[in-house]
Amino acid sequence: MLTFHSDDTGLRRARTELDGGELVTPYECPERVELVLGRVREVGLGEVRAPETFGLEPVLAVHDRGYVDFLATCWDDWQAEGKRGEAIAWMWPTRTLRDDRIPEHIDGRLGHYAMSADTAICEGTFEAAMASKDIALSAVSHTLASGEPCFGLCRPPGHHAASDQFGGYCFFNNAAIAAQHALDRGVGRVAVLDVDFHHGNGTQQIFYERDDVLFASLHGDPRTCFPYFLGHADETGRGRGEGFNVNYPMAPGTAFDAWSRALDDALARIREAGCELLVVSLGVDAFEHDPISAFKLTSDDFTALGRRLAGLGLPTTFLLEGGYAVEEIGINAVNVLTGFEAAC
Ligand code: OKS
Ligand code: ZN
Repeated sequence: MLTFHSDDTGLRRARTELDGGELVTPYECPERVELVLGRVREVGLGEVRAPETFGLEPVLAVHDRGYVDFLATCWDDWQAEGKRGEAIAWMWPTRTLRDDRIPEHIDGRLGHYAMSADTAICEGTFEAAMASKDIALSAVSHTLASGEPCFGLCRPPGHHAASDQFGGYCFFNNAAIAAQHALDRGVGRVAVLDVDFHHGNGTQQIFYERDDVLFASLHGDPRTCFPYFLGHADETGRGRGEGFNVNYPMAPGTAFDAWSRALDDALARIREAGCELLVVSLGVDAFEHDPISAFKLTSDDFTALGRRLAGLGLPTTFLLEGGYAVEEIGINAVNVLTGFEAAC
């Protein structure tokens, strides 16, 4: 299987993440990509290729222009204020305030465009996000052109990024950008299957009122898991999108037997919907030893996941999302890919 990778994903190396009331070194770090790339080479998965550059047009097909401009200029605007730390949102237009005017001050703009305070914007963040979406676009383009599965070693991840909000370590929604690109190239309906431990709130929001993308997500129940405010089972889509959003919230501690029953249901839904392309939001933080997640999948379970995905028989693009247990992230991500290939 072909892998797309770029060293430019390492241009973002944030120093701070608000976690438990402390500023810690972020879990979402450049070493993640190096570990997965190392494993790709170790097992001889296939060629590793640099992405092409696609510019902003496919980004603007799913993201708001003001949001993209904000991401492009945030770090400079923040520094121009003489701030010493990284750019972290600290006030939001919450339920008792107005959100119909975007403030001018960078603190206010951060509050408008941020979903959460975990994700600091630092030097190189925009450039890394650009590389990440180019990896996703290159990977889906390869799948479309060849029919072959392809792996995009995206970083930063994307599935929490909504049309005009960042957070949960995500800036551009790589999977949504790739899915929309496929539609714009003539694919009739795309399935985005999100197997990351966390609900893909951004992908859900982007496609919630549409029937050309089926979004299915297996994740920790938002009653107790990030992102807390989206991802319930009764979120089924709106308008013509009704029935094209499927959430499988599961309790912390869920292991592969129950998890894979939800998976099989999601796969049946994808089959019934007549999807022509599968984009997998491949987070591997459902792993039993992930430091910030609570499911109990083993490394062998990720191989089994790959096998089951192959059973769909669809052209498939895998895009890396979360996964933080540094040592095993490479093994688990690549297990999905080798499991998939072995079953094709
Ligand atoms: C706060 C941690 C917030 C969790 C972010 C989850 C990121 C992720 N310190 N999304 O898939 O893995
Ligand atoms: Zn995650």
